[in-house]
Formats: sequence, structure tokens, C-alpha cells
Amino acid sequence: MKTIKTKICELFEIKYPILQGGMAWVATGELAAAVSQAGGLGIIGAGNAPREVIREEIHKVKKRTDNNFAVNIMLLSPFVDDIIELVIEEEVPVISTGAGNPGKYINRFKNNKIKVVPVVSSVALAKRLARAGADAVIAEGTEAGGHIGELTTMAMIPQMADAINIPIIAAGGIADGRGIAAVLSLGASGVQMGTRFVCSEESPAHAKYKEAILSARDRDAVVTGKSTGHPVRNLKNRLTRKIDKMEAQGTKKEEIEEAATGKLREAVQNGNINEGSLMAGQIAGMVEDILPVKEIIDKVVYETALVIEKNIEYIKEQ
Ligand code: TUI
Repeated sequence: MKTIKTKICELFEIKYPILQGGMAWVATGELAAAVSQAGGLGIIGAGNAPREVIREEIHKVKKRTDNNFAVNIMLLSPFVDDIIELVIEEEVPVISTGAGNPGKYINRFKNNKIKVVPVVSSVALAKRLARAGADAVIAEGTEAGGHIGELTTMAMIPQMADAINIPIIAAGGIADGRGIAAVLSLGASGVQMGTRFVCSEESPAHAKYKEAILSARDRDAVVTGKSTGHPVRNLKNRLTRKIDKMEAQGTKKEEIEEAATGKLREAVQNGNINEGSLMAGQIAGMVEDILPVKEIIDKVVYETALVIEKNIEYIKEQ
């Protein structure tokens, strides 16, 4: 059986160097447990949820698997301090962070034997966090869904690999073995996939959300919110057109942010694909089936091994 192994397999004590994005509302205990059980690193997305809601998700994972898992702490959340206390109390083995600089929290995690893996979108922040003691970084390119930076995965990974000595996990624009082989070639030691796992059987996203990704084409995942300083990539729909219009008219930042508030939940839980926020990455156009998590992981691992052996035709024949 063909497989792949990198230094992050040892770091996180996982079988395959594959992480599942800590997507708010989607990355529940069920999804994270399925990914960890299949040999990857499942990540619970704390999003803006309060402590006790996330405690339940952690317990779901612990009940379903003995394998390592992580919690993603979204640094814009009003509950950041509570979630930090929670992950320490629950002895969560790994945390990732998003949407901000976690520098001031790193020592606290390390003192509690928690591995820290910040999501970054620039070399400068990666260098700072490597110096501050991060165990690895997730370098997320602008191809990703949700809140994003400016650099592409393709341009960022090799520049970061030249600048830091801790492992880099690539995210943004990766959904199959070709993408994994590509970023390993660029200097990454693993990948994080989000959109691909939204379209898994274990993902709690509404069936209509999943269908919207399955029907998406290459240019459908567009960016809104550039003018507010919080650019977000979503599938084009009535909401993105409304926000585009507000931005073109110079509407106040607060009003634009208000128009987006609660819209991710509206799409994920209620299946409102017109007025909801359908966060998804640029590879949405490539996701064509809903599969069990284990099949996704086994498939991309096998593809990666074959691509690395230069047997690219295998994938084309599928
Ligand atoms: O965090 C994400 N993706 C997200 S968070 C989210 S919830 C949200 N919704 C609407 C607006 C804002 C947030 C939806 N998707 N990905 C990880 C990520 N982190 N991408 C980029 C960054 C990032 C940005 C700035 C990391 C650090 C950073 O630092 C700024 C600084 O202080 O230096």
C-alpha cells in the first residue's frame, strides 16, 4: 500500500500529514473525530462559540477516537480567553489559531504541553511566531475559503520554507493528491484541507451548502469585504452581490460587517444558499463528490504517492 509520511506525522503523532481546517460551524466533534480516526488531524473549529459548546465537541471527539486532535481558536472571537482555559483544562493535545497573532498566548500553551500551530498568511508573521516558540505554522494562501490573506499558496510556501526552521503545513487551494505533491515539492511538510472536508459524509453542513460546492466552477469563489479589512472568500450568490454593491457605494465598514454577521450559520445550518455566506476555497470547482472522510483521506494519500512517483495519469483515468 502506497503512503506518505513527513516530520509532522511525528510532531502530532498522526499517520498521515493531513489536517482538516477548523471551520466555524462545520468543524464539529463528529467531523474532527472522523478525520483523526482516519489517520489525519481533526480540528474542532471554535469560531465564535462559547466555552461549554466547544467542551461538548471535545467530548464527542474523545468518545469516538483515542487519536490526537486539535481545536482551532479564532482570535476575533469574544470567547478567546474562555476557549484557552478550556483547551488547557481538557488537555487538548494541539491547538491552531486563526484570524490574528497568537504570540502572547504561546508560552501559556507550551507550559501546558499543548502544541501550537498558528495559521499565518505572511512570512513576517511566520518568522515572529517561530521565534516565539510555535511548533509549526499553517501557511494559508488566498485560494482558501473564509477569512484570507493576500499571498498565494504557490508563492508563499517556498519563501516561508527559506525563512523558518519549523514545519510548514500548506493550506488554500488543495483538494487532491496533485495539490499535496505540489506543496510538498514547494517545501511544506503537510497540508490542511477545508472545502474538501465540507463535502464529506460526516460534515454537518446543510445538503444545499454541499451541493453549492459540488456545482461550483473555477471562478465562483469570490472575495468580499476587502474594504473592511476582513476579506472573506465565499461562493458567489445574492449575499456577495449585495456586499459588492455596498462596497462600491462606499457604505460604512460597520454596516458592511453587519450585513455579513450570522450569515455563515445561516448557510451551514439552514441551507440558505442565497442569503447565507457560502465560505469555500478556489478549488470548490474541483470537488465533485461527497465521500466518507476515510475515503477522502485514503484517496488523496494514494494519489500523492503516485504523483510523487510521476504516475500522474492515474488520476486522469479516474
Ligand atoms: O481564520 C481563518 N479563516 C476564517 S476565520 C472566519 S470567521 C470570520 N468571519 C468573518 C470575518 C472574519 C472572520 C472565517 N474564516 N483562516 C486563518 C487565517 N488567519 N487566515 C488569515 C489569518 C491571519 C490574518 C491575520 C492570521 C494572522 C493575522 O495576523 C494579523 C496580525 O495581527 O499580524
